[in-house]
Amino acid sequence: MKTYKLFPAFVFALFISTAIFAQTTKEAIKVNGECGMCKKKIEKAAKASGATVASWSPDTKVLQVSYNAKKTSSDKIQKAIAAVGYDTEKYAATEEAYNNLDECCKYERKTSTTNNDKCCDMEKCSKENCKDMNCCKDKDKSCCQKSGK
Ligand SMILES: [Cu+2]
Repeated sequence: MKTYKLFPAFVFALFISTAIFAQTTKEAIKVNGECGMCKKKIEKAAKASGATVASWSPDTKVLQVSYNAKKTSSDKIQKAIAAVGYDTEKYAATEEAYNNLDECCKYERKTSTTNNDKCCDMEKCSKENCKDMNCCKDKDKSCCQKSGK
């Protein structure tokens, strides 16, 4: 009997939570950077690409963002951040964008564009380390090549 009484309340709660989730997506994204100037640039890029809330910590290197998933996406935000020179967990900044950063902002790059070379120099390179499946085509290795070639 109690279940019947609670059912409308349950449906209502579900409806409300779905509505809230549809509006705002919260996410924590790893973004490389160094100082307060980086913070400003990272947050500005995130907001310009649709984040309603963007807060990056130089200590944790984590960017807390909120955004409307209908208007933007984690990918879009990360691409915008990479475009101003900061590597995110999914997108790496171009060499050019990185070089344009102020000296104080030049963080130590973990994911560099030389990843592919490193991967091919390894004793046994794994597909996970290869960004570009063709990276080993000029080398005597087949592990990273697309199957069939
Ligand atoms: Cu900086």
